[in-house]
Amino acid sequence: MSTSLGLVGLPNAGKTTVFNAITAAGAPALNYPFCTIQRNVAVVPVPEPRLDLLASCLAPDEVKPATIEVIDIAGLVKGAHAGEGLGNRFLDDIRTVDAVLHVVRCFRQPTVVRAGGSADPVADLQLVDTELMLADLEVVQRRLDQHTKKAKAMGGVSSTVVDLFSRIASCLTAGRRISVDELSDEQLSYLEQEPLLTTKPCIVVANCDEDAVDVAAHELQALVREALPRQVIPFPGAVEADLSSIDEAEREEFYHELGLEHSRVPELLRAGFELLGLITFFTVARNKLHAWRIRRGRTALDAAALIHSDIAAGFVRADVFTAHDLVSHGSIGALRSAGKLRSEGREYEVRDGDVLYVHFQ
Ligand SMILES: Nc1nc2c(ncn2[C@@H]2O[C@H](COP(=O)(O)OP(=O)(O)OP(=O)(O)O)[C@@H](O)[C@H]2O)c(=O)[nH]1
Ligand SMILES: [Mg+2]
Repeated sequence: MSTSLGLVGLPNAGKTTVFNAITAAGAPALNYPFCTIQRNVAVVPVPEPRLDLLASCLAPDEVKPATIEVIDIAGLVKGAHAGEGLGNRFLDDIRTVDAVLHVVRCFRQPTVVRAGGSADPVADLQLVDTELMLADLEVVQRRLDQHTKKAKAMGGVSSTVVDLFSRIASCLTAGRRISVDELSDEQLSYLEQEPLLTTKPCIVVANCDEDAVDVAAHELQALVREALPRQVIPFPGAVEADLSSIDEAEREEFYHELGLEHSRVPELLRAGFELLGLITFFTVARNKLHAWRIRRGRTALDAAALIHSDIAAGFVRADVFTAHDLVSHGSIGALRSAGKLRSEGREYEVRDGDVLYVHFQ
């Protein structure tokens, strides 16, 4: 299942700083380009306020949050698609992630070297984007050749795949990413199996100064919307990284002192989680409360398979209620009396916020 987010961007854009803010891993984030060469990897819990609410109703012995993987990748420079700055290796690291958080430098600090970038965040964004598109164009042309030859050998029937790669090649040649709206369901599921760099879901992280969170949000959002339609999340990386090592109870006070309302880390992780097309469901069994991640559109049987293969193999039915209903009724007994507990079969489509108890034999 898709679960990894990759931090991508120019050298010194603040990728490792954002990684440290999210993970509190304390990876080296220093003022020189290519400080990161080997990627940094961490698994982090996804912030989920409903889990705390459920825990207060159910008083479980154990609470386990859902997790996602965050990967900090080395910086890309101009010419990366042709191998510049170890580009090929770093592009391969991007190929392994499921979705991209594109970190763009919006902080001022003049002492931080601008490695290949300008003082213009949109130009920086486009530079990296162009490298990803050029790298994809090479792959797409190669695949197009292979599939065209195959189609010819099979009597000249143009396949869906040939059509897919021709469309992508013409988009990339025109300097734009293909949009999902331009592709058939069959082509989309092919791309899901073999994604390209530019077909991975992507959001922009505007790494900004703490006194410019709103400015960065508005300015970059407006500019990006014109250049490439993409969600922009303003994120004061340096401050968030510094505060990540401070005890949670004391952290709030520091945020207030800095004029920030709260940490932006949960918002960034939630956005990443949604970018991956994931939703959350919960299970309560043997007094353990567990949050799980699953792809939108999956069934109760898929959910059972995540919990344990034996549970899926012996699936009988699932008792289902929503976290929201449990919190408003206060207990499972009250929920049952109110008729809010349903019995569902294996084909039931799991919804975000469902609580499942799977009966199996
Ligand atoms: N003032 C300020 N400095 C930052 C911010 N983010 C990063 N820096 C500084 O910029 C320098 C580079 O940060 P890194 O996080 O190492 O950047 P990177 O994108 O991981 O760089 P490479 O690994 O070289 O590709 C460090 O000196 C950071 O302290 C920020 O939000 N504000
Ligand atoms: Mg780094």
